[in-house]
Amino acid sequence: MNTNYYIELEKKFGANNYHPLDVVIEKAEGVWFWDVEGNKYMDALASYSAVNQGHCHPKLIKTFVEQASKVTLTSRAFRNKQLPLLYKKLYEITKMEMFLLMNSGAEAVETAIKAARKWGYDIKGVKNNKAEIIVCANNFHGRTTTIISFSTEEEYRRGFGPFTPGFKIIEFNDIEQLEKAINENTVAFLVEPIQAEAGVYVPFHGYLKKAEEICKKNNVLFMLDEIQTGLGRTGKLFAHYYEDVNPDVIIIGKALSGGFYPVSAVLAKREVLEVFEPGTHGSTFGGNPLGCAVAQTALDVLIEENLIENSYKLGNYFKEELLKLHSSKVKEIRGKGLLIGIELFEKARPICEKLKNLGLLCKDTHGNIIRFTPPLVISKDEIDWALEKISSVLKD
Ligand code: IF1
Repeated sequence: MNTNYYIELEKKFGANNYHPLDVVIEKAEGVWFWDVEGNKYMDALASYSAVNQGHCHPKLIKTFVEQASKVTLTSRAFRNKQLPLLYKKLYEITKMEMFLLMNSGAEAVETAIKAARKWGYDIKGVKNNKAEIIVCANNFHGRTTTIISFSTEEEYRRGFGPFTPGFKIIEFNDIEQLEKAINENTVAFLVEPIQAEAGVYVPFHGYLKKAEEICKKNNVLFMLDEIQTGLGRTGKLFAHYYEDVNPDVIIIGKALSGGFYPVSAVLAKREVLEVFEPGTHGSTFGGNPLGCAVAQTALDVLIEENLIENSYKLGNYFKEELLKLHSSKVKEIRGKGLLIGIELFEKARPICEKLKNLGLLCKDTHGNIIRFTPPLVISKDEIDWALEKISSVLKD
């Protein structure tokens, strides 16, 4: 069957909640896709940074198949072997003290919100139901009703009210506003170290450090959403490693499973996650042996194959080469490592369509920004191949 057959099926039966490029992918390996007609494309999105290890990584396939043949799900009513092994690895790699495994990124963000509120009531002494969490305008933390309650993107909110109270919105990258927003009911500041979906906005160097100092001074939890920026994407294990900070909570997901299985986690200081007692929180699949086995291998691959260093080196190379284009179409090139945003003076979608016809699949965001976030296994030759395509559509 050809591409249109699958597109028509999708149009007939599927909820219309995305506007995908008209390419129907059948196979993937490394940074490459093949569509149902055998055409080859480079994946410059990596499923929003969930496939940092590259598509169908052989080590992840091996772990996935082996574990799937043993046990995939036990529920948390009983214990399983892979969850504590993942805890051990997460501790060894991140030095955080306690972990709670969930599935989607949004579920991990919701878990962090619940933990912060309960910490506020049980530990900080905030009056019941008065907890406030400070977030930033143009944030993206997921699509659940509570999370979109504090989104500033009308498109993500329209028609989904009423909304969850208890959130205060300040400008990103503004320390004074953070200081002013804190009161005796503030339990946490939740922020992305780089606002990726907003358009890859990197805060001034020292923003995270100052934010952390203000949080500590006011006994407010400093919570970082590293679901997209984490696990090597920005050229460091975590984007916040570019500054000297020690957050109370780090939220991860996406590449924690290398795109094989939804695995997300809240990494925290003991004081925060100790607020959960048996029965106060949970999830059918959270902490399942299949996801936990895959997550261990996904972390091993990141480190053993030096993907974090590769992201740093090739991200900088890519940005330098793009800047050399001096294209009048380009307003700004932003990002760290292989999390790169190319802001244009024109709509980005038509450029993405042209790139698709040249075999390069990119995603636009917020109208005029092209996001370039390929799997971190990308080689210099593959970067050069992508640069050739991008310069051909951006050159004057
Ligand atoms: C979509 C982009 C959107 C995230 C951060 C939490 C989550 C995400 C920083 C929630 C998820 C995905 C969701 C997907 C497209 C993509 C995305 F930012 F990556 F580009 F939407 F904004 N925190 N981001 O980036 O994780 O529940 O999805 O596992 O919703 O269209 P999730």
